[in-house]
This record gives sequence, structure tokens and C-alpha cells, in this order.
Amino acid sequence: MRSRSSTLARVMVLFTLLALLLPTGAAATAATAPGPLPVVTPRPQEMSRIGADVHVPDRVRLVIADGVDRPTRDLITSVLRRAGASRIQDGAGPKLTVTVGRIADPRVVRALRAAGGRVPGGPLPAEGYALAAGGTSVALAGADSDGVYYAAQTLRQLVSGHRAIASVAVADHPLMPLRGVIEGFYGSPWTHAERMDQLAFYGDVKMNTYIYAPKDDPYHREKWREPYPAAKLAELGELVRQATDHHVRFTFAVSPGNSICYSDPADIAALEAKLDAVYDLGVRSFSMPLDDISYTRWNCESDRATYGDPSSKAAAEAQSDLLNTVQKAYLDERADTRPLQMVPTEYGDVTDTPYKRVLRERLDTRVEVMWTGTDVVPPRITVADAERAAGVWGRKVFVWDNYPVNDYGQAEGRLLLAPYDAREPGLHRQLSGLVLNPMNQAAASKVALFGGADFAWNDTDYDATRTWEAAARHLAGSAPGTRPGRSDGTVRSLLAFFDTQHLAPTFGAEPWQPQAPELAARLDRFRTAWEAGHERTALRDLRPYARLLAEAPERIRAGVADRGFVADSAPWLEALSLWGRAFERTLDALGARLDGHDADAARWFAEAAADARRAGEIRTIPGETRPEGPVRIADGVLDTFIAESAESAEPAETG
Ligand code: 14T
Repeated sequence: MRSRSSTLARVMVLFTLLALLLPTGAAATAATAPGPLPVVTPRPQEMSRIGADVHVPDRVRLVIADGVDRPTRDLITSVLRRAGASRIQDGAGPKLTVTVGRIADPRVVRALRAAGGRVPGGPLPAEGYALAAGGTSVALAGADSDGVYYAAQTLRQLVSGHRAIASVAVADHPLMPLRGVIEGFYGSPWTHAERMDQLAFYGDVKMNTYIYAPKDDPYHREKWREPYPAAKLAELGELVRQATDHHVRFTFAVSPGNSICYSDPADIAALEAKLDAVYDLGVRSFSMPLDDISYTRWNCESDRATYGDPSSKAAAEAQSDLLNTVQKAYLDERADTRPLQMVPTEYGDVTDTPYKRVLRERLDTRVEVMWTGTDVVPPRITVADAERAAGVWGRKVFVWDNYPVNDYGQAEGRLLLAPYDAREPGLHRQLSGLVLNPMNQAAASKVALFGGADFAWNDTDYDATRTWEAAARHLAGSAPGTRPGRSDGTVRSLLAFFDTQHLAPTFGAEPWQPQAPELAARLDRFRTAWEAGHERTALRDLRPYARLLAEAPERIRAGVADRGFVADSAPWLEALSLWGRAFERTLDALGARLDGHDADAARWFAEAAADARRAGEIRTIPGETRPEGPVRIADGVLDTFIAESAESAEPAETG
């Protein structure tokens, strides 16, 4: 990130120099010359500058062609208002015209040309769009209604300040057809309000899939035969509408594997009744996860009679029969339904087994098979692994990525706030899609989900750091009309906080992302300088970061627009205040000792130790996460530094 901002600084210096050197007319042009490309997340396939920013006047003409839905129109209207337009009309007159519609519409194509955009040679891929903003025209052209919505989501990110839209031409489409989130963790399911907020967020980051599969919703798993009570069903209905409004497919999952009798028609009927109830609410995507069940025992005698003695192979036969029936007898009978999705009982490896062979050969090829990568919580997902997975499952697989889920022991006391990382570019060629399994803390999960959305849309150009910073800016938000840059302090505080929650565990002892890499690097530099005899320089250089950490909680509480994030992080922020103070006190103590003020040093080391002890007593919010425990802040990095500094001050032992 450092190299990028210095490049930017150099470009800006260059423009200033040009402006000074050129004659006045040209200098005026140079002063408003095209700036750097705006950051749009997910990163578009193609984006280039056309010219200077498009001016947004008071009155704007908005031309809405056929095939644009109300949510898209509302989004565009609110974007234009935020950009400074106070009157949006459909008649001629205003100096800026915004045209929105399908690429198949000649009127929209003309507008695209007028705005300086390139008209794509071939047809746009599904969900794709072209956008251009230049001169006095802005045009948004979608391949389909999703594409138009995504064009509007891009436009939202092009508003570069009051009354300005970045002048760019964009040609864009997703590389993975299925992109999103599976609420598939153990422990307290998300609340209704959290889900409503998430669905809107998915639309913002161009995710199109939300799979409803909370392990601890009894009606999803243990009591799968029982219908949802009326109040729950009403909530599901509201979620389906919210999903539709944000171009997300609400995918309903039911997991009968713990008790189903595959050969009992009554159980098949119970399953169909379960699907029917949500089909009536508008659900058209369904999933039947068969993970975390025993496949070496039957739940009824008739399965033994039908499939023989229990075995993984017999289970695969029974499972394929069930899923094929749901696909053919249920889904194929209903218009607009998507292919069934499933999670196999063997979901975390690529070893060919009798179970996988049966599913590969017997399961309807349209059924989407999920796969978690080569471990349940995979330190990396490679193209080679995905190729093998596609081989053993006989189709492209659908990744269920267990990041940033924190429902297992190794994640105790942690928020997982590292960037989405270590998934290999090029995966889209082997995958039908990618969904992330998030944390119980819904809003805090957005840091990783932001990255997952970016990767699923455009894995080839994915940059973990770029998307991490964009996530921080998104969470920080900014009130309409505030000057850009006003939230810089909040964003820096967020990134410093994320760094203290960077460790990404696995089911084993080795984490796949290290703890607090930024802080660790700064402490390393400190130690090197200290040992080289530059103690005062070392202290001076480290101080601002200690300050940043100590102040981050208050800045985050005061400045982050996403209040859910602040609520989710509450115990961690509380602990970080104490750890930050302990950090600063430690530096005070080291300085005092250098100055020969040993009494002050001793007092400050003791204060630091007391703060660290108190911080260690702060626990996760009861009932919120599955493993509950003391919250951890940059553990193994900051605690080590504080302890080692105090130890180094202890009088040397005399022997
Ligand atoms: F179906 C799967 F793809 C999957 O990952 N299932 C669960 C999931 O619900 C859970 O959130 C995730 C992380 O803990 O891992 C799976 O659950 C397990 C897997 C294990 F190997 C729970 C315990 C295990 F030992």
C-alpha cells in the first residue's frame, strides 16, 4: 500500500508541475485533468478514464428504459441526490442526462456512445453491464436486470465528491455464476435484523446468493419435518422480498440427514411440504446439505431393506435417489427454479472414494455439489485442488469456504478480520461459485465478505490488501455531503484494529494467516533499532502506532457508520483500549529507564501489567459466539512485547 500511495503522490506532483509550466489555457485543462481510476469493488473486468469528472448539476434528466426494476431506479435516484442533484426529471432540459436500460435497447446503446463508452462487440455475459460517464451523459446498460442493477452499484462508487462523477468507461461481468454467503455455522443464528442488513450489503458488493442454513435453527435440521411457525414464516417472507430487491437469490436449505428414512415416501412428502412453504413465499433456489451426519448407520429398517447394510457407498445411493427425486419430481415441475444444491457428507477432501464415485455417477448432473477445499478450514484453495474436486465430483464444484466462520475451538475469543486471502486466481475456471461461511458476528463478517465478493466476481485481478482497505472505507462510510477524506482517521483506526484480529486459525495448531502482521513488523523494527543502540529513535518511531491503537476504539465507536460492526466488536474494542494504554505505558517506562528515572519506569511497567491483566478478563458476549471465552487482542505479539519489555527492566540476577 505504501508504494501505491507514493506513486499517487508522484503523479499529483507531476500534474502540479505541468499546470505551472503550461500556458494558462492548457493549465486550466491540466488542473481538472483526469485523476487516478476510482476504486470500485468488486474490481471491474475493464475500466478506463474518459476525461475530466462529469459535473452533476442541480437538475438531472433520468431516462429509464424498459427492463429496469424499481430497486435499481431507486438506487440511481439516491446516488444522484447524494451527488448533489436536487431535481430529477424525465423531460428534456437539464444539462446532464442519465440513461438506464438493457443493452438490447438501441436508445441505451446510443446513450452509451454519447457518453464516450465503447459498445461491446458481442453479447454481454449474464449479469454483465457496460457503463460510461462522459461530458453531459451517463449511461448504464445491463445484459439483464441484474446487470442494470450492478451498473447502478458501480455508479454509486463513481461519485467522487459533491457534484462530481468520475468519468470512466466500464465493461464488466462476474467470472463466477454463484457468489455469496452461506449462513451455515453452529451457534446462535443471525437475527432477522442482521439478515435484512446483510442482504442489502450483498447487493452492494454484487453477491447474488444467500443460503439460509443455520445449523442451530431447529426447523432447518433437527426438526426438519416440522413446518415453520407462522411468525418465523412471515420473517422468511420478508427476507425473500429483501433478497429480491437487492438482486440476491434467497436459497432455502433443509438438512434432513440426521433422521431421514430415505426409502419412506412419507419423509419425501414431508420434505416437499417444507420446500412448498417457502416456495409460496417466492423462494426459487433450494439446497439440501448432508454434512456432519453419520453415513454408516441407517435411521430406519426399510433403508437396510432397500440399500443393504449401512456403508458410505450405500449412503451415496440413498442420497442420490433423494436428491434426484427432489430435482426431477419437485423442482422440474416448478417454473423458474434453480438447480438443486447439496453438501456431500464427504465435503472436505478430493480423495476418490466409493461414496464419491456413486454420487458422481448417479447424481443428476445439474445438482450443484459443494466442497470446502481440501480441509474443513482450508489454509489455501488452489486451482489444482479444484480441478481434482471437479474430477471426483464429475462437475464444477461450488465452494463452501469456511472463512471467516468462528464457531470452532481454535477461534475462541477471536473476530476473524484478516482480508480474504490465499485462494488462487484462476479458480473461476473450475468452480460454479463461491460462498463464504461467516461469523456469528454478522456485521464484523463484512470485512471478509467484501473480499469474497471481489474474488468471486474477478478472481484474476484480486488484491487482498486493496479489498481490505475498501472494506474499511465501506464500514466507516461517510455521511452524505461530507468531504472525502474526512473519515481517514476512522479508516486507519479500523485497519489497525483489523490487524489485532488478523490471525486465521485452522482446525490444527498452525494458523493460516498470522497474527497482527503490521504490529509485528513495527515491533521487529523497534527491536532492531533498540539493539543497535538507537533506543530513542526506536521509541519515537513506535509511539504514533501505540497511540493509534489506544485511540482506535473511541474513533471506531464515534466514526464507523456501520453500527452493527461497532456492536459486534464491543468487547474487543473495550479490551483494545486497555491493551493500547498498556502499550503506551510500556513505551513511557522504557523511556523513563533510559533517562535514569527508575522509579517512574517501575510504576509505569506496573500500570501496563495491570491494564493487560484487566484486558484479559474481558469476555465474548454471552450467547453470541459458540466457543465463549476471553477476547484476544494481537495475542502472541503485543502481550509478548509488553511482558518482554518489563522483564528486560528487572534487575539482573546476581549469582
Ligand atoms: F458442510 C460443510 F461444508 C461444513 O463446513 N460444515 C460445518 C459447518 O457448519 C461449520 O460451521 C464449519 C466450521 O466449524 O465446519 C463444519 O463443521 C464441522 C466440521 C468438522 F470437521 C464441525 C466439526 C468438525 F470436526
